[in-house]
Amino acid sequence: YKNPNFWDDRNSIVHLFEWKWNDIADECERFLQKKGYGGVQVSPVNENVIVPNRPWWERYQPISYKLTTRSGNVEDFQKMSKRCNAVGVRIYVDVILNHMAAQQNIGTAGSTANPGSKEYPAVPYGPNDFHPDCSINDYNNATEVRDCELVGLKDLNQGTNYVRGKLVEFLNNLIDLGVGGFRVDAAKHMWPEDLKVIYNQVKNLSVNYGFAPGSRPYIYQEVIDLGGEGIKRDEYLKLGVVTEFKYSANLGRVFRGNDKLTYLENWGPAWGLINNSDEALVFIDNHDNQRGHGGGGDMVLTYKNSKQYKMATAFMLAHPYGSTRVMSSFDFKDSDQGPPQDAQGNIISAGINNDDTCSNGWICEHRWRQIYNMVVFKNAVKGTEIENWWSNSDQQIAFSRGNKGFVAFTNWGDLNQDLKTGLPEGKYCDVITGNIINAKCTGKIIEVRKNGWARIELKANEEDGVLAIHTNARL
Ligand code: AAO
Repeated sequence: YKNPNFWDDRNSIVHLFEWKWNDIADECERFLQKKGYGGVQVSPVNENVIVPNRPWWERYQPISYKLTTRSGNVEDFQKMSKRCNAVGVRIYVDVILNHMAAQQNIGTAGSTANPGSKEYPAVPYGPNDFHPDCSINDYNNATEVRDCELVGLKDLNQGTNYVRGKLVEFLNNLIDLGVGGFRVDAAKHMWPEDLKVIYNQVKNLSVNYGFAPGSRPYIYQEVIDLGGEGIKRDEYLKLGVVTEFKYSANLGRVFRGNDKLTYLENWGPAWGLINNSDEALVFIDNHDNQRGHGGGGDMVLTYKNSKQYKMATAFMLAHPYGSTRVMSSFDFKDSDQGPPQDAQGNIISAGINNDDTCSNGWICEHRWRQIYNMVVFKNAVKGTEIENWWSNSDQQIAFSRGNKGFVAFTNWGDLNQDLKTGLPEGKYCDVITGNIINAKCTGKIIEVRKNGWARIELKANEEDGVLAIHTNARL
């Protein structure tokens, strides 16, 4: 469950939060494959209750496992899955196994339910399939966290064969539709032994979508463990990958300037992160903590602090630790606001500008040059380690990835230094400030001398506080 099943020359999952299936299919073909993205995390695919004003979080209130939502129906989903897999981009579904809807209304596939009496006839689930009423107040009490209701959501009892069977059927249906794995929502709120039984009953990935025979789904579990609570991420590491919230919280604090960049020299387990890098799903922000939900606190960086956000993301993609996830957002003013939508509540697609960025209220961080070029960088430096670490003992650092790539950062003051890049002699295009177009670099050019040293300049007042060169962007 710990292999994302990426194609060889790919890395990173991009979360296309609230995108429609048809648009994701287009995005796989026209953009993601070309920049080397490995997969897409899609918003929940199963029917959810319609909440007035259509907040984004209505999708976390399931009322059946019918695959119709504002993102599209099952045919749209299958077409997307075919088209994305065909160009080497995997699909990972955000699955809600913990609970059913709390609010009462019709669902996105037209089903009805009665959360008050715990009846969801379109599954069907009845009162016996749920834990008794109680609410989660004490995160130090593991039993309460797992057997009571998270923000009032009706808490399924995964201890019964019937509920397990329904959840396995749902997951297997998605595997038949070509998915590469799952983000398990609220995994912390379910017993690890129950999840283990469920995961083991799920079938192998579909060979019809290009997965090698015997491939298991990639499973990354949402477990918020910032320390000091009754439930530990280690309980879930036995089962699959775990979302590392300390990564988001700590890196946000550092790049906000509340800690020194020089301390990042031992970034990894020494900072309390999961020991085995492959078992950590890492990210700068997610769809919750970018708007003050979930865990991570107020140090989390988002697109709203773009300079620091791009630096933190570049660091994440330049550093070998973790399986990386890039967030792709829609612009929001208040934390409930749903995606761009018309008067009927249909999601409005992202428009694509000439410079690759998005319009219509979509931020599309994954299309920012400073971000997608670091996904390209990560593929270029595959198999190398950190070398040539340098810092000014304060807010400036630089390092190479073997002899394939080199990055430098300043979070305070001008950087103007002769540094060892580890790269072969030549002229390189800084992929943060530009691209190579018609054999010419549209950004800064860095000259690496015979011995691998180069003059590195990065001024405090530049648009970006990072510089990156690699051997696949040599002039
Ligand atoms: C909505 C309404 C509610 C209403 C409910 C039912 O907003 O008012 O009661 O419907 O009608 C999303 C939204 C919710 C929304 C829900 C359903 O975020 O607002 O509720 O859909 O529509 C916990 C869970 C974690 C969860 C997170 C939001 O552990 O699993 O809360 N994330 C997932 C999804 C999320 C989704 C759901 C789960 C539900 O990603 O989008 O909810 O499907 C501590 C604990 C964490 C806990 C937080 C909650 O965190 O450790 O486990 O997360 O508290 O606040 C510091 C601490 C940190 C602490 C944090 C917050 O950072 O270090 O440990 O503060 O205090």
